[in-house]
Amino acid sequence: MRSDRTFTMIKPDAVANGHIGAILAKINEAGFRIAAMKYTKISKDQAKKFYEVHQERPFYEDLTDFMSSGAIVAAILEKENAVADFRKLIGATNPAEAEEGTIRKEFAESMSRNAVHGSDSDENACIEGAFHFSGTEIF
Ligand code: DGI
Repeated sequence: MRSDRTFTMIKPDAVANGHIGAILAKINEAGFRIAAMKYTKISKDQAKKFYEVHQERPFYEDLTDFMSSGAIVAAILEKENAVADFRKLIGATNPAEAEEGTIRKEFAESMSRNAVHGSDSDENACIEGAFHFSGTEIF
């Protein structure tokens, strides 16, 4: 994926709590263009693959159970400096440490139910985007 794109998921907690619209509004207001988007659900096996890098961590089972527990919104977002700017917009992993105005500060319930995912590098944005979207689904 190009370096002006990042990948996000609105996680099952935020979807279940009715925050899809408000989160997408914040994403638009921050200047991101939606290049691809789908309302979907991932299986436990897909969640395990997606978070493979955390497989030795104690929270891996809970994390993958949670991420496969309900519907999500997956999207590819476009903006100059997309990966870094989006990480800034979502805020710290732990919402207790997230800055005012960030998506996690406003919508996350806890460290493990933290409302949104944002890729942490151009390389991962590319891998994660390809996990959910084929070339013909990206505009
Ligand atoms: O890129 P992030 O989502 O901010 O954070 P990450 O890639 O380090 O971790 C992926 C997800 O795993 C994170 O959004 C929530 C969960 N996680 C990370 N560290 C912990 C954690 N969950 C729990 N319960 N405890 C942790 O220390």
